[in-house]
Amino acid sequence: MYAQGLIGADGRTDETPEFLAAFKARIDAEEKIEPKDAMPEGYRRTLIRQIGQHAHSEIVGMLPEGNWITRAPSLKRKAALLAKVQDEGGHGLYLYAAAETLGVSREEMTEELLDGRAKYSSIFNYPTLTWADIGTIGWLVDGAAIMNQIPLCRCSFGPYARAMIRVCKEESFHQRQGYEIMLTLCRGTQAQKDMAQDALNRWWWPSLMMFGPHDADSTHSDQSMAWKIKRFSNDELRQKFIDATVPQAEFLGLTVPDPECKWNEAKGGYDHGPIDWDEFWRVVKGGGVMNRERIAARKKAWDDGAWVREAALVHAEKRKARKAAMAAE
Ligand code: BYC
Repeated sequence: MYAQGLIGADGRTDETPEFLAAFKARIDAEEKIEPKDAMPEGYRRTLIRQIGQHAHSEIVGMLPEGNWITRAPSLKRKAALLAKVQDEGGHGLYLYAAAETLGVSREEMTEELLDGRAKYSSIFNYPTLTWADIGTIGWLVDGAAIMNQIPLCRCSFGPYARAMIRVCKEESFHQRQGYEIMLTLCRGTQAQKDMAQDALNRWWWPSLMMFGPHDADSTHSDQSMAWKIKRFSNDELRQKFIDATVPQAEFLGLTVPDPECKWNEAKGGYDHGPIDWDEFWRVVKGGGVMNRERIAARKKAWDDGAWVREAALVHAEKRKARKAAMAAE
């Protein structure tokens, strides 16, 4: 079906210069590409990779916060955290569904996650040690996610763009609940403020790494931006995030753990110190504190759910057979 990269994703259309030019013209005209449209195989594969990894991140991202549901400090906090973690599960489901429209099954995507072929966001390989980590995740991790995902609402692939609209609305609630936890801690006792500062110290750099490698080391950015899957580069989004977040830390009375973080009047943004990319790649490649535990938890959930998937399939088959029998009567 796919001969030497010359046949498009529908398996019929040759990737001739005319076809590629017509596809690019649609992208340039801001038309949405829909699942049944002819598209280059590379475009399809890029979307499956990114949407699949995004879905995995949402699902794996439930684990660090789920760890605190039973220990939330009040009923109000517990209700909000439960709702947030459930929202993340919902985001994973919309995203898996969006990827499935490109001809990949959820089983295949899950297998790729479990055997290490598919990535998920590096941020979820850090442990949640205190309640302040839950505030910091909402504030920084969901804040970074919003910065990255608002432009994805304008992604050229229709199902991904549409899924992102609702996801971003929910992430905005998550960010606010996190910031409000931080505000409460920072207006509390010295011990609470110290806990908030400690969480910021541990989560600041990993949050900056969420945006991906420097532009010079980003393998996919140029092509993804040409296809209008990505609208901004990794460094551009990281800078926007820093510029929005440093004043929020100042309002809390906290200090970001970067002595080189200073306002630069000439560029109209904050300068920042070097990011430890060795740490980033070590964590991405499986060497973070929580990588093994995260994948083990996903594997257990997948294995434990096998009987549900099998039962649902048998039930669907029975219904189909019953319907066929009734139609034949
Ligand atoms: N972690 O060429 P690049 C959430 C990989 S969940 C791990 O720049 P691209 C939330 C990258 O995949 C939010 N790997 O890639 C949930 C590539 O490797 P492969 C998650 C990373 O795709 C629960 C290689 O590095 N958000 O918000 O152009 C609770 C080279 O990178 C990372 C999304 O998934 C990373 N941080 O750009 C709370 C957003 N960064 O695939 C919150 C959608 C890079 O060639 N994704 N890599 O093996 C994107 O926008 C883009 O995929 C990225 C990377 C900006 C992340």
